[in-house]
Amino acid sequence: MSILRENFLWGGAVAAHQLEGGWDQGGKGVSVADVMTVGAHGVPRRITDGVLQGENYPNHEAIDFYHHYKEDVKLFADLGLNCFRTSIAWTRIFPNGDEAEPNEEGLQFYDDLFDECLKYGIEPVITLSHFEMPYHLVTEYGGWRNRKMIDFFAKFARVCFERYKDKVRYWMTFNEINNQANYAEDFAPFTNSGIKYQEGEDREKIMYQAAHYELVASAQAVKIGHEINPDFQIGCMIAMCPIYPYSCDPKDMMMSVSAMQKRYWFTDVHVRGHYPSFMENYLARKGFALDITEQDLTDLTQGCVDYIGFSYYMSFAIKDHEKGPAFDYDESKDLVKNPYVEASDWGWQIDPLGLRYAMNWFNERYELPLFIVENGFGAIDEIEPDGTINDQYRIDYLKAHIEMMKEAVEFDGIPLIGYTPWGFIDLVSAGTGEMKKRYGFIYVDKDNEGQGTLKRFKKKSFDWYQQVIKSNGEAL
Ligand code: P53
Repeated sequence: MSILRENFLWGGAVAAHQLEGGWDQGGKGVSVADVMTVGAHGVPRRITDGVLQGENYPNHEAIDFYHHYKEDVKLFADLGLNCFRTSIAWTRIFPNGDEAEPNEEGLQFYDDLFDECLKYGIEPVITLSHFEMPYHLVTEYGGWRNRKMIDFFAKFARVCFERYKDKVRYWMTFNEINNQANYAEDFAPFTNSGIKYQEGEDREKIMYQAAHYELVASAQAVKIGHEINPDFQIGCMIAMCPIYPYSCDPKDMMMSVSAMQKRYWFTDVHVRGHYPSFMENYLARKGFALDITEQDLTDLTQGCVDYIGFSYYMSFAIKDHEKGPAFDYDESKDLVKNPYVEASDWGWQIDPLGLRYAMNWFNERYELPLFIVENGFGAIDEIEPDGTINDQYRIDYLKAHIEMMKEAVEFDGIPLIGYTPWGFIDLVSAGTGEMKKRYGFIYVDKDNEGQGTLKRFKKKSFDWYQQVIKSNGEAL
């Protein structure tokens, strides 16, 4: 008997812009992902002014799932998935984001994709906004600095909910909405919120304003979704990297508490429908007079999420840096290396027990069902002379995390809906734009320069994960 529930959702997770390609096909508009070049570990992706000649934009073709989805879904079925997490590219539905009518060809693409999944008993799990908002909304409106985004997003959500109400039950609004807690770098503000900062702007204030509009838009979407289909389960999506105190020095502990507040208050608003006291005081202390209306506050109370979707890859650690009594957190500067754990080639600290810790943190605070919608190990895969890929390191990473997830269920009684490892078919890295940072059980022949046959084949981890699913998590 498995410790996991019988209808546990075993899946795999991807995002439209990281695998579909077909960036200018089927009436699709340009998204923020389409103007980001390829980078590397320590080399940020550049954000260009529109699509320029001669640049390498890895998301334009990605792994061309747009044209390969039938053979790919067949492979997903072979793997044994009972759910498939992807996103709906906003720019396929509203190419510019501000049109009156949606693009029928884009809507039809997702009808076809979802039908193809359902044919094999694979349930689609859908993120509405995963780092791929229309670029036009950036150039014309300044992205989520602008309150008008709320209406554009709510309309997009309504169109998707109405169209797919009989095909999709599990939804999420904004992918990793809290990444922008790191507002000092350009990546998260742009991918989360379509924000390009000008010299001298108060980045932090702008981030809080954008996040507020997103939280209101999310709440409106939840309300609309429940009206369209009361069976919908609509969640938030949080990038969970728990921030440990570096030592048992009480000051380190308090710094950790404060850092967790600044990175995860987004969840408080999503789940409870109001701002927590520490955020109200912080915004007031900083003198950030945000545009928050009475109607917004009402909206927030009416669109609380049904579950918490989250990604888990790594944990962080923090020292107090003599920042008391406020202990204000700056994600770009304050984190320190944790000497107790190892890191991936991209510096992501590997910490399976941190997953159990994170699940307990969520459970104690919110008592809502959890859904691990991303977890995985980005690594360089080598093809053996016989053509196989022996990705034991990936199996080791996932096995250790699944064990901890099961302990959280067994010992801590945590209600868990499912588990969808990230990038189970190789795709373009969000952070670096690379192909060589691979997460997949399915290899895709394509390199960082965009060369390759796009042929798909199974790695060793494919057979392993197939057994995991078949045994409902027992055969690890
Ligand atoms: P890549 C940072 C920290 C944690 C998760 O990331 C993150 C990021 C952004 O890089 O993103 C999520 O591809 C995200 C996916 C992304 C995946 O993690 O940078 O939801 O889109 O691909 C892995 O290795």
